[in-house]
Amino acid sequence: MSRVLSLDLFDIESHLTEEERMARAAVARFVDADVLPVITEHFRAGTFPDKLIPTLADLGMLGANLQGYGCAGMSHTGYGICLLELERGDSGIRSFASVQGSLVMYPILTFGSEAQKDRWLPQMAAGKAIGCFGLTEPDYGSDPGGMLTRAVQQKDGSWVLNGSKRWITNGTICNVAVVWAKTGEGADSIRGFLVERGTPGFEVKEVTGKWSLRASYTAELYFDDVKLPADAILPKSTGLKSALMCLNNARAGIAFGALGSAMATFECARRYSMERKQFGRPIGSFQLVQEKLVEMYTGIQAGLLMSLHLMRLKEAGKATHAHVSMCKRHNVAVARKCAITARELLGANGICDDYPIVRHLLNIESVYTYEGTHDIHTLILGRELTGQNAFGG
Ligand code: TGC
Ligand code: FAD
Repeated sequence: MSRVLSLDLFDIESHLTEEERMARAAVARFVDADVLPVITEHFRAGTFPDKLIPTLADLGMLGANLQGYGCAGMSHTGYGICLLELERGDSGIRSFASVQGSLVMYPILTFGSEAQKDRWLPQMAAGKAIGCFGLTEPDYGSDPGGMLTRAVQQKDGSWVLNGSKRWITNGTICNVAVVWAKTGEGADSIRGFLVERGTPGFEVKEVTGKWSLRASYTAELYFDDVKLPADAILPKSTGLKSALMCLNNARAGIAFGALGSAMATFECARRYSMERKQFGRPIGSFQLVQEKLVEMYTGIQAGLLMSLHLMRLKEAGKATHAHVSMCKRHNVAVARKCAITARELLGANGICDDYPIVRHLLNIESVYTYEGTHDIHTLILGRELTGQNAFGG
């Protein structure tokens, strides 16, 4: 069975349970057999490989760490290590799974009614219904508490929704959107709503011109006097905090996932440096090249150890959102550094999509920005360390 990293100095593999190892190996085989052969073509075309959705479902990757309703019930560690494998393929494939599981199924499971859970979760786990998560707006990204989208309750208990969301992963292909809207004044009035595709007044438009995460659909959502039944609200959602809880779950997975991108660029650069000769020697024999490989590898190993610890804390119910922010911030920065260093090490070949480097380099820019930018996570940690809020306001 292949290992987490071909050079696994800290024997990370031994920290996984047999079940986690088997799940990871199955996802790794899927990535090698089904993702890598088609991903460059999809990246060039700007399309998501939706033919892969049934296999992602069979592998248990849709709502992987959720319990019941047809979900795989994996440990958080198992979920994370499988996301790492998906992102070794492409960040777009990992994003698809993160959004479906952590940002759509998780809030339905956590804040939804029994009827909402029965209606959506089994079909979402089976990949037969696709969801998206609408928090960000054109004018409110890092500061979602300022959102303009409004849901106004009518005398008969139904709702009327107005507003728009932007940068919404899976929006183009969604059957249902989890939409966060103010129901009164202030961030405490924010509630989640399930808005079904086809509801009059709900329009979706693909964001075009993206040069990052091209194998992923990203949309704008528009709500123009959308009439929603009384039971469209997620009844247990209470304020911005509920939306942020979904982000915690997703960010922990993304932190693990980003290391898959880092491994892909590291492994490619390491192989290349042993094969490519200049001045009569493999470039990997030069000290400057070795230093670059050592920096990449150390960052990846440190990130893996932090991710493993984070997920075990999560399993013990002890993880805080500061832990999650530190891990997302660290690992995505490592992946971004690995992509740029690998690009340097491949010389001119590093800019060409015959190799996976430039695709990962472009993708990681989105990962660096979404789910809280690098700097927002710096401020979250800064607040934790000093007790001082540097967000402004
Ligand atoms: P703030 O006053 O700090 O917090 C409001 C209440 O929420 C609590 N809280 C959290 N709870 C759970 N998890 C977290 N991560 C939490 N962060 C804060 C907080 O304790 C407070 O509770 P209470 O009881 O005191 O009311 O709120 P703020 O408005 O000052 O904002 C804070 C900030 C900046 C940290 C937050 O808004 C933030 O994280 N901004 C970044 C926005 C973001 O990450 N957006 C992501 C959109 S989704 C996405 O990008 C999907 S990409 C998908 C893919 O393809 O993978
Ligand atoms: P802004 O908030 O405008 O930030 C611009 C810059 O200012 C950043 O560098 C930021 O760090 C900095 N900045 C902001 N505030 C401060 C501060 N107080 N102090 C210091 N610096 C600050 N959102 C969803 O809701 N659902 C999705 O499915 C989703 N998918 C996405 C997919 C992609 C491909 C991308 C690129 C984004 C996606 N997003 C999604 C949106 C994403 O969460 C936002 O882009 C992100 O939260 C940042 O918001 P913004 O782009 O508006 O940047």
